[in-house]
This record gives sequence, C-alpha cells and structure tokens, in this order.
Amino acid sequence: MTRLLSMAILLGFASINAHAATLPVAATDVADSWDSIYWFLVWTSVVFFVGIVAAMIIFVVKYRKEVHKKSKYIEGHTGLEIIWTVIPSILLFVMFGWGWVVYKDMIKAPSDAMEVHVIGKQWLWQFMYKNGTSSIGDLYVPVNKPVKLVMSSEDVLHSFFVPNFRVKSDVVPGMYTYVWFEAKVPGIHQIFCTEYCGTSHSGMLGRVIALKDDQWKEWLSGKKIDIDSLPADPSFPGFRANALGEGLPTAQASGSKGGQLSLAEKGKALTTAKGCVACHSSDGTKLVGPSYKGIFDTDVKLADGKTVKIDENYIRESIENPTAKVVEGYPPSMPPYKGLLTEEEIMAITEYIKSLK
Ligand code: HEC
Ligand SMILES: [Cu+2]
Repeated sequence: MTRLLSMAILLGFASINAHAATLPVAATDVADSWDSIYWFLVWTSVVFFVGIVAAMIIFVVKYRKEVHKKSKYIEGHTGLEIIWTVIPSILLFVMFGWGWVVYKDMIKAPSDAMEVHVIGKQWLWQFMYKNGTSSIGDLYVPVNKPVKLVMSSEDVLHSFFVPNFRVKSDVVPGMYTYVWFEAKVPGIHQIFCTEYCGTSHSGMLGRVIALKDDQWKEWLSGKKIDIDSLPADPSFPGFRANALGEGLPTAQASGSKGGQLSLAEKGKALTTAKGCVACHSSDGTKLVGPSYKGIFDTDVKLADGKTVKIDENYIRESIENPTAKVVEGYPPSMPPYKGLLTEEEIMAITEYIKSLK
C-alpha cells in the first residue's frame, strides 16, 4: 500500500517537473508574476491532493470492516468545522486577490506606452506603426519600453497570444481590444492565434522581434534587420513567422523610401477623400458636426444626457454607426460609413483624430 502511495506521489512530482521544463521563457515582468501565481496554485493543489489521498488511504486501512464493524456516529465538531471553513476561505481570497492585482497590471497600459495597430485577418497578422510603416507576420518592438497594441479584425474572431509575454486578447471584428507588454528579453518571441478562425488557423503565426532601442530605430527608419541571424525562440524552436507567409510582402520598413505618410497623415488625407471635412474641422471650428480638435480622451455629452469617454471604440462607432451615440447640440445627420471604410482606413482616421491635440 505504501509502495502504491509513494509511486503515485512520485508520478505527481514527475509530471510537475515535466511541466516546469515546458513553461515558456518569461520575457516580461507580468510573465514572472503569472508564473508565481501558477506555481502557487500547483503547489497548493499538490499539498491538498497528497493530504486528502493520504488521509483517505489511512482511513480505509485503519477503519476497515474486520476491525470496526460499525462506525461511531459523530454529532459535530466546531473546531474542525471552523478550520475547514477558514483555511480554504483564506486560500481562495489569496488566489483571488493576487490574481486580481496581476490582472490589473496586465490590463492597464502605462500612459507613455508606444502604440502599434494590429489587424488580424484570415490568416495573418498585420502591424501598423505610427510613422506609417507596416509589417506582416513580424511585430518589431524595442525592448524595455511599454508597447500597447490596438487590435481589430477584418473578418472573424482571432486571438493574439504571445506565450513568452503571458498576454493574450481576443481580436474582434467591429471593435478594438488592447494588449500591452514590455519585453525584457531581446530576440524572437512566438505569436499564436489562439481562437479557431478557419482552415489555416494553426498557420496564423507571427513573431515579436524585440530589438535593442538603437537597432529598433534603425529598423523603423527603413534598415533591413537580418532576423534569421537572431536566435530562434527557445520556447518554440519549431515555429516560424507565418506558415502562409512565404510570398507575402514581408515585414520590412519602408521609411527610408521618402514621402511615406505617417498613419495620422494617411488619416488626414482620408478625411478629405471621404468627405468628412465638409462637416468636421480640425481646428476647433464648429461646422455641421463637432471639430476633431482635442476631443480624444475627453468626455463628451450625448443628446440622451449620458456622458461617454472618447476612445478608439467610440470613434469607430461614431464613424460606422453615428446615430448610436449622438453628440449633444448636433443633429443626427451624419451618414453611416459602415462597410465604406476598411479596417486600415478607420485606424488611420482614428490616429489622425488622436493626433489633433
Ligand atoms: C453630413 C455631415 C457629416 C459628414 C459627411 C461626416 N460627419 Fe461625422 N458627424 C456629423 C455630425 C452632425 C456629428 C454629431 C452628431 C453625431 O454624433 O452623430 C458627427 C459626429 C462625428 C464624430 C463624433 C465626434 C464627437 O465629438 O463625439 C466622429 C468621430 C465623426 N463624426 C467622424 C466622421 C468621419 C471620420 C467622417 C468621414 C468618414 C464623418 N464624420 C463624416 C456630421 C458629419
Ligand atoms: Cu486567427
């Protein structure tokens, strides 16, 4: 019997060790925090598992039928009841509180975070940087700088996941979701799509290329970086950028070509091309509609008396479905642009409005 028990325990430890070997590199501070919680949960479970199974086996042997024909009837035991209520409650509160604190860290991007726009589509990741550069499959970021991703999908539900960073978020058509991280390990980090999104879902791979600051700036200004010379992601050595990526216009900056418009400049051009300028000014002047100037990140009063914060999702909704939230003092006369602008165009216009401080 003891042999069986020790074998079970050994097996338990063996599987835990095997798991430790497969936890991906922790390349952000949040990853370290999640790992601590993870190990706390694992070891709490091990202690309870071993304790409960051991007690069970001991009782089965000690109180077997040959020794105790009839069990004693126990009325209740206040001390025991308090113990088995208080200890698990404390443990649950610790798990909840600790998880909550780390979750808040993971969700709330620092205000100085560098923004990159992400579009998920069947079956690749497209990244758009403020200066107008874009890349497919590979996301270039500087190390030791907070980076905030503003993400949307052009078709179906996707989910953006970087295991080494321990951050993940669904990427949803028709709205923006966010993820932020601060990479502290330079090199390649695998990106997965973790929401089944069709035939080639498993090929919807990508890589975060975390570069030292000066190298990152070089890349942004158009210099080619030899990614293949960087060491492969040690956590996912078998994976590549994008199984379908060959033949795609890959991921290099074009900043040096000159004449490249920044994302905000593209947005500005679009507001002319799409006729927005007929009703909206960029200098604070009231036309048919409110001016774009300085509206981002402020509160706006609506015709129905409610107040909402102007963020990316509000701007998107105002463009695609203007009557959903009508600004106080203005007629609901803006035509809906749903389906008339691509995901990229909406992002560029949003960047333009954000840039008008
Ligand atoms: C025919 C005039 C007209 C055109 C064209 C127009 N809008 Fe509007 N827009 C308005 C009016 C009026 C409002 C205020 C009422 C409302 O919220 O619907 C508004 C509201 C907005 C808001 C919310 C502003 C705030 O302060 O809360 C945004 C953002 C916006 N429009 C963007 C655009 C963009 C981008 C385009 C072009 C693709 C565009 N609009 C084209 C008339 C127009
Ligand atoms: Cu996907």
